[in-house]
Amino acid sequence: MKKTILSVAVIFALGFTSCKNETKQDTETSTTEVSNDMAMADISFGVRGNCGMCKSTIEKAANGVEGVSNAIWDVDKKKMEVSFDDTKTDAMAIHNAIAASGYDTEKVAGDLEAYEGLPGCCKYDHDMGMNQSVD
Ligand SMILES: [Cu+2]
Repeated sequence: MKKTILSVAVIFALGFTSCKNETKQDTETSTTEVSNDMAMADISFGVRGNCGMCKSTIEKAANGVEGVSNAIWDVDKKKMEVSFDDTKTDAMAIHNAIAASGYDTEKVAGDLEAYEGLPGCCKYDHDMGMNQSVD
């Protein structure tokens, strides 16, 4: 008789604790919804240039902007793709950095002094189409 009462008590106790655990878990999941994402932005825009040396100059300029995590210039499309943390920088800062290195972007004309300092093969045509779609 005593044994039955004891086991019933144990079952109750177990049931009780497991219920308690469930409620605890519920509150935990609902309170850990704190977003840890960085505000990453991806943009693309046209940039004029000729060759692989242009590519490294343009990409170096873009990567030199604080907050830029990835910058790739496509020589065939004359197109830039940049990922950046938009709490640290913005699109215009990236356009300006590329322009300062001597290259024209869609929004900012390249610095002419820097352009004059580019290697001969890199002196791109200022009328060149940019942000092209190439099949
Ligand atoms: Cu070049």
